[in-house]
Amino acid sequence: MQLNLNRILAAAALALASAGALAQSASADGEIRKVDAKGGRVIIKHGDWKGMDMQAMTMAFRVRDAAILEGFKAEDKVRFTIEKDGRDFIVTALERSVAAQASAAAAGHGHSHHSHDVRR
Ligand SMILES: [Cu+2]
Repeated sequence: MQLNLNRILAAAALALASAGALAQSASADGEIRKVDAKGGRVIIKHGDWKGMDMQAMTMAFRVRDAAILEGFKAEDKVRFTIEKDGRDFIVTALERSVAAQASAAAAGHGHSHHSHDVRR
């Protein structure tokens, strides 16, 4: 009985530890306001972000590597991933948001009538 309890406590401690690690990294959708590759920063407008305890706001992030900003510009809709480093948020990944890609494709081509022909 005592052994089982110790095992349960150990498992609970492990679960808490990994939950804490996960909280250090998070993804959200936003819209780029400004790319500052030289300064290694990007300003992103994001919506309500419960995981980070933030309301909708426009904020500046440091980027881990300025190279991830390549090809991005103001007004791009993006999905970004950040890591918390002390009080700083560092963008570790940046990609065009899937919703933005889909709407851009639909607006750009007007091929939606072909969707009937899709076979899988
Ligand atoms: Cu914010």
